[in-house]
Amino acid sequence: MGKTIIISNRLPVQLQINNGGIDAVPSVGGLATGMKSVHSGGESLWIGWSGLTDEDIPPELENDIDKALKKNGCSKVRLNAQEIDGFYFGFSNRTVWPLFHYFLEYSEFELDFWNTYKSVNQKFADAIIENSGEDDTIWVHDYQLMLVPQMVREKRPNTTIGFFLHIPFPSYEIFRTLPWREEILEGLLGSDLIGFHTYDYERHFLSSVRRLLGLEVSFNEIFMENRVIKVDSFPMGIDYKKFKNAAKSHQQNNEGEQSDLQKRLDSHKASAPDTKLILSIDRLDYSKGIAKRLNAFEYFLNKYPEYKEKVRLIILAVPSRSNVPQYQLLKREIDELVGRINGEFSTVNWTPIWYFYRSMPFENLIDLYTNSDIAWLTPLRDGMNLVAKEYIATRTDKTGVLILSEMAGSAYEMNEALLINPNNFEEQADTLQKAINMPVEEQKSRNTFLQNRLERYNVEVWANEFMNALNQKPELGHAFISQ
Ligand code: GDG
Repeated sequence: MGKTIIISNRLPVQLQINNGGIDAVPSVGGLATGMKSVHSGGESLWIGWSGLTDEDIPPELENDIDKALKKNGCSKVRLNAQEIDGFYFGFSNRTVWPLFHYFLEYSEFELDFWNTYKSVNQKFADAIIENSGEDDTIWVHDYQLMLVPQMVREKRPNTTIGFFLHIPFPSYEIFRTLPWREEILEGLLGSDLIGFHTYDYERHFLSSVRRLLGLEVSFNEIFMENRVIKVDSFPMGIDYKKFKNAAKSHQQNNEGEQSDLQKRLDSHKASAPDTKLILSIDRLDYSKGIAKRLNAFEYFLNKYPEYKEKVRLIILAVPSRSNVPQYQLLKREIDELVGRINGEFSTVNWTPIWYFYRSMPFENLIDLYTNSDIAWLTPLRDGMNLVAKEYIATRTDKTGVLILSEMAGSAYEMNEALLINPNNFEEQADTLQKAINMPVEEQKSRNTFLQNRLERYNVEVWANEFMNALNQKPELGHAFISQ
C-alpha cells in the first residue's frame, strides 16, 4: 500500500522567519490535531499553502523553508499575492463561504475569482501528481479545493481519492444560484468518497447531483459511467483528552502559575460571587451570529431586569479574513453594539459585556471555558462548531450549561444541550433564564451524556472512520450493471 497524501488550503505548520533562519511551528488547530493519527512519520505527506506568498519569501530562504517543511512531513504549494486574492479572499471567501452558509446576498459571482480558483486548484492538483504515486491514497479537505479531486482523477484514474467538506453543503435551491454549479459538482465527483459533517448536508449534495447532473443516485451512492462514488456523514470530533487534561491541570495550578486572565476572573468572582459568566467564542464571522447574540442579550436584560449585575457576557471574537469588506462591516457593527449595550446598562460596579477582539493562547481559552457557567453559541449556520464540544470537554466536575444554535452541525449530536433558534430573541431570553437557574444535578446529568459521546467519538476516531470508508471502495452495484 502507498502513502497517504493530505491536501488542505493551509499546511498544519506556521512558518516563522527569524533573523536569517526559518522555523516551522506545528499548528494546534482541530484539523492538524485530528489528522495526527493519519499524518504520522514517513507514511504520509501534507500538501498545502505555507501562509507566505511568493512576495513574502526571500529567495535565499526558499531551500530552508522546503527543508523545514519536509521535516514536518509537509510540502508547499507556491502562491503569489494575486492568486491568494482571487482564490482565497475572492472565490473561497466572497463566493462559496457566504453561499454555503445561506448568505446569498453576500455571495459575489465574479468571473475573475472563478478563473483564479480554477488555476489555483490546478496548482494543488499538479503538486499532488508530482508528489504521489498511483498507489497512494489522497484526502482533500474543504471548500477551497473542490475542483482538485477531478483534476487529479484525470491524470490518475485509479488512485483512491477522498474529499471532506468542513462547512455546510446548502440546499439545492441555494446551490443552484452559483453560475459554476456543475463544474463544482463535477470537481467533487472525481472522489471515491465524499464526506460531510451531517446527514442533511449529504442529502443536499445528493439532491444537487441528481437534479443538476442527472446522475443516478441510490441511498448514499452516485453512479457514474465507470465509477461509483460513496457519500457519507462523518461528524468531526475533538481531541477530548487534550481539553479534559488541560482543564484538570488548570484546576491544580496554584496561584503563582495562574495567567493574568485567570487572576482577573478570580478577582471578579471574589467581588461578585453570584454573577454568572456567559461565554461565547467564535471567529469574527457573520455566519456565527455574534451581532444577533448581542441583540438577544440586550433583549434578555430588558425582559429580565432582575439579572442586571448578576450576569456577564464574555465575547471572544477572533480576527478573521479582515480584508474582506463584509468582515470589516461586521467588526464595526459589533464594536458599536457592545459600546451601546455597555453604555446603556453599565453601573459603577458592573459592565455587562467583556469583549475581546483577538486570538488568545490555548491556556487562556481553557481559563475561559473552565470559569464560565454557561456557553452561548448562536451560529446562523455552522458546518459543525467545535467550540461547543470543547466547552463540554473542559467541564471536569460536569457542571455548566451549553446553549447551542440548532443551525450548528454539532446540534445533531448534542441533544442534551439547550438548543435554540438564533433568530428567536424571546426563546433565547427564556433559555438564558433557564440556564442560569438550572439545578446542578440536571447540569451534571446532561453533561454526562454529552461527555461520554464526545470521548467516544473523538477526532482520531473521525479521521480513522473516514480513512477506513475510503479504503473500502464500493463494488459496481446492481443498478449500474443493469443499465
Ligand atoms: C470550520 C467550520 C467546523 C477559537 N478561538 C481561539 C481558538 N479557537 C479555536 C477553537 C476551535 C476552533 O478555533 C474553531 O472551530 P469551529 O469549529 O468553532 O469553527 P471554524 O473556525 O469556523 O471551523 C466549522 C470546523 O471547520 C471543523 O470542521 O466545525 O463549522 O466553520 O477549535 O478552540 N484557539 C486559540 N485561541 C483562540 O483565541 N488557541
